[in-house]
Amino acid sequence: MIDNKKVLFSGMQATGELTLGNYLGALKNWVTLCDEYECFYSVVDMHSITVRQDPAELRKRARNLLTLYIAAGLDPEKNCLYYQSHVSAHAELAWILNCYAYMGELNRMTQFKDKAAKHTENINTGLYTYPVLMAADILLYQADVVPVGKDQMQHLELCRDVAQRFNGIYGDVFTIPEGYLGKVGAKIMSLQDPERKMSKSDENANASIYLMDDPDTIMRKCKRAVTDSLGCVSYGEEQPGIRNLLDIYCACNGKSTEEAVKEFDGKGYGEFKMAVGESVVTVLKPIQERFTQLSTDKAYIDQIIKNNAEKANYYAQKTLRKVQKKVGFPERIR
Ligand code: ATP
Ligand code: LTN
Repeated sequence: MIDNKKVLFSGMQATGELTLGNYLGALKNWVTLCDEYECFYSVVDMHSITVRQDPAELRKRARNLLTLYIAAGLDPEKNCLYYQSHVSAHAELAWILNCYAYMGELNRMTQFKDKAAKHTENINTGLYTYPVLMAADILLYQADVVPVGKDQMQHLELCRDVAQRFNGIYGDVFTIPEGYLGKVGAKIMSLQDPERKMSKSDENANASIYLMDDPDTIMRKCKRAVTDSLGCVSYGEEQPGIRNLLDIYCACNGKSTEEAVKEFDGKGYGEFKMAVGESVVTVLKPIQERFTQLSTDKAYIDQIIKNNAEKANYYAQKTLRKVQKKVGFPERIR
């Protein structure tokens, strides 16, 4: 608890351009949570280097991501928005937790298997222990809740297991975090293959809508979205493409699935896709405008980066000191 509020932690990698899936599945929900929780949202640049990055590009993307957090509506006075690499306690706690996580556990992680298959030339140990660093992120702030998409639930489970194991040995050191799945937009699928999730690392640019896509591009991608030959707008298992577009439409304008299905009753896919595209444009336009405006204000963003790193460091150090003491590291002489 911080100031009588439960603590919330989440993060995003600065790899690739953010997609509509990242926004509807994560960012949009984050914005609504700051009144209820003390929130920490990290740009997890240390996780990013588990896959080879171009240094200048990574730096630029990390800054853009932090700026996008603000543009999407996260108030930097109320939410702690910071770079993971500015708080060295993440690495220090990750090392300690590495000694409490089992290889058998890490061997089961499906994200590792997927990424190892994708990057056969660079299956590094950081990729393997990625979930342990993620556990450190969460546990450092004694987070009660962690909003993540379904794809991250396995990592969160591991975090809970490691924390419980540690607490079992040393007493109540860590708060055991709970996952928090948003109601709508939990899984936005690819526009080109609705059986796969929309992902920022998809090679097919038509598969994802990017947060910075201009209105024409958004409309074009929606028009080209893969559907089916049934010709009716309904929310059924056999129509994954239409179902995904309905999810997007509803997540953008707050309508219920039933309302949306009724609205397009008897209408063609062409008209429906136009409406989906327009609802996306309406949601993204103010975010894009704010992003452009914020990007010109270097001093303002720098100030946020500095202040929030200090705040994050303060809380992270508190937990780290406690853990170091528990495992038997000698006290510092002041
Ligand atoms: P990558 O393709 O590089 O693995 P990604 O697009 O899957 O990236 P992440 O950085 O892994 O995105 O995820 C950031 C956040 O966005 C996470 O909370 C994740 O659950 C959520 N998220 C990612 N893709 C989707 C999606 N298609 N639908 C809903 N939420 C998503
Ligand atoms: N692995 C997550 C990003 C991430 C994260 C975290 C999410 C790193 N650390 C801590 C929640 C809590 C991802 O790829 N989406």
